[in-house]
Amino acid sequence: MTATFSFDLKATDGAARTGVISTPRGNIRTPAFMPVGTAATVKAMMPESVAATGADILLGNTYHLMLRPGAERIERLGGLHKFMNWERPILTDSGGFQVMSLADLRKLTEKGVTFKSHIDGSKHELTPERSMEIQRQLGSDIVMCFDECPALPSDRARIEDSMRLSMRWAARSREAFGDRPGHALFGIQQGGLEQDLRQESADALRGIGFDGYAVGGLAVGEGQEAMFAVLDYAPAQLPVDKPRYLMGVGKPDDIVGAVKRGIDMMDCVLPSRSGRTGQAFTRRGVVNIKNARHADDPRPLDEQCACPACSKYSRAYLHHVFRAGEMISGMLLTWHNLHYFQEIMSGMRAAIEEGAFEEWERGFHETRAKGDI
Ligand code: PRF
Ligand code: ZN
Repeated sequence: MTATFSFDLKATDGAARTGVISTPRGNIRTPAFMPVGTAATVKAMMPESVAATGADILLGNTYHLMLRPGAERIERLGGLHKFMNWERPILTDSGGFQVMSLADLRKLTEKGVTFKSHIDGSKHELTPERSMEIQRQLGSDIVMCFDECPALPSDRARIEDSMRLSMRWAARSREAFGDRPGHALFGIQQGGLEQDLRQESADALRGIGFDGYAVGGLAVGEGQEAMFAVLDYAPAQLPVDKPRYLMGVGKPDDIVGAVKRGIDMMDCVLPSRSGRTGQAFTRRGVVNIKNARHADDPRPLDEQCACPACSKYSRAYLHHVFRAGEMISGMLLTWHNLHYFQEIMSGMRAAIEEGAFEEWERGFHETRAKGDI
């Protein structure tokens, strides 16, 4: 355990990197996948089970927690880690992105954004300063800058104005965050699909100086090809010696393609959300457990998976409990999906360390191409 936040790069293979982020709450092995714990829980999972899947860090949300149960309440109760019984690192998103996708009656100004809660219609304001305060009250280990993320496609003028606003908010976030040893503040690059705007954004963030850098504004409707085209240059625009975090990504092949291009951290609701809707991600591709073909199948979801869903239950059972609407369905499939995503990450970490990322990637795609058994 160290009292400070640091990032040590252990090995690179092409643009892919592996390393360790050290925090006072423990180490984060990179490339890292962060399960999403929006409402102070990774839905359908006990925290110790999330840890057992191999997760070193969770993502929490400013927007949801400020509305319910409230940041002041969580602070009074000893902070988010204690509140949700997760002692390892937590990264919190800053709220702006969620306001834009979830809240009602949003109004954006230079100062910040006002909106109505999607839960009870109450009126709230988020600014860079208030977002930094809430993330401090939560006790977040990795705090994200307050930014704005336009949906794609948007015209260049809108992307440019929005990116520049986000950079002014990044400077205000840095100022409001102050100096908090052991806690990190990450900047967020914006700029849509425009290389020069991404460069301008990266330069602005580097000028301010952050403990890590996120690539924001992707996976918002542009498609994988366009996202990869940006990831062909965006990571290299950011400092080589700091973690790079791709926000809100993605499917297994998105994650592999992002790591190949130099991304160190990612988060996505996909493994947990899909687990609750009967979708399992496996080495051989997506399996819809509600499909009638599983009703009599005594075999596991994936015979090579060591998770509880695969080692103790049949496809027939998983199919039955999903169809019956039993809670264990979401629990088992979420566990499996999170386990599989973490297995992808540990496989990539080992391959990068051995200089065998390309070979690993080929195997990943070949196994998927065979399809479900
Ligand atoms: N900004 C923030 N959170 C985010 C994004 C962003 O651009 C994205 C984009 N995929 C997901 N979550 N603050
Ligand atoms: Zn499994």
